Amino acid sequence: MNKVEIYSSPLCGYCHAAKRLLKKRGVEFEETNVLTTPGARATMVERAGGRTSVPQIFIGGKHIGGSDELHELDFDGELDILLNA
Ligand SMILES: N[C@@H](CCC(=O)N[C@@H](CS)C(=O)NCC(=O)O)C(=O)O
Repeated sequence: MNKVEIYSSPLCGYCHAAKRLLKKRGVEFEETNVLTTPGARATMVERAGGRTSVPQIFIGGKHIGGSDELHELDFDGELDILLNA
C-alpha cells in the first residue's frame, strides 16, 4: 500500500475529518503537525504547489489535496486505486 502523508494542525476540523475517513478505511498515515514541526509548513506549501490550508494530503508522494478532495476520491472509488497503485 502506498504511503499516506498528512500535514495537519490540531485545531482543524478538516484535518480531523480527513483523519477520521482514513481511520474508517483502515488506512495508516504519517502525520506532520505544521505548528510544532520546524519547517514543515514551508515544505507542505512547496509540495502542495502553493496551497497553504491544512490538511494537505499525499499518497505515494503524489499530492491529492485537502479533506474535500480526499472525500471525493473515496466517494468516486478512486482512493483504493491510488492507495494500491
Ligand atoms: N477545502 C479545504 C479546507 C481546509 C481549510 O479551510 N483548512 C483551514 C483549517 S481547518 C485552514 O487551513 N485555513 C487557513 C488557510 O486557508 O490558509 C479542505 O477540504 O481541506
